[in-house]
Amino acid sequence: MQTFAIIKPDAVARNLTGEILAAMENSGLRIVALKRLHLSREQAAGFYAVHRERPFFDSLITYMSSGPVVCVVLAGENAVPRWRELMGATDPARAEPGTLRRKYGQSLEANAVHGSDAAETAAFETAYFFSALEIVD
Ligand code: FUP
Repeated sequence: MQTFAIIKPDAVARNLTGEILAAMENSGLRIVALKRLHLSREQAAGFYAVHRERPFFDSLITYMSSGPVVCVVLAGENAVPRWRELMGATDPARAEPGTLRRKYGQSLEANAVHGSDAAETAAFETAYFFSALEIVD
């Protein structure tokens, strides 16, 4: 199984990319694709299109396009739930101790990392950023 992850602008800006990549690998997940990029507002809006009617959408898009991100495809058994568990709850204040959002998240919006919530979402999100040639499993 594969899942899709983003190291978000707040974490990249604080030089946490290496620590978060290490946490992925230490958990036994494999990094099968990796890319750093600075999203435009349009690209961020396309990625979060499911949230476009939500009140926090505009702020989320501004934040996600505020600086570079690192996009990662992770592979391993049950990769989707395993990466969600490692991330912790959306709101860092509610995330379990030891999770990445608890350790590194600054707010509900600037919560350090993204992870797909289901295999179908992972397929859409991976294809949004990576071509088949860029994924080496
Ligand atoms: P998650 O799947 O944990 O990333 O959470 P959601 O899909 O519910 O939310 C997507 C992103 O929107 C979160 F990472 C943070 C942001 N968000 C807000 O900024 N405000 C909210 O009230 C809810 C989510």
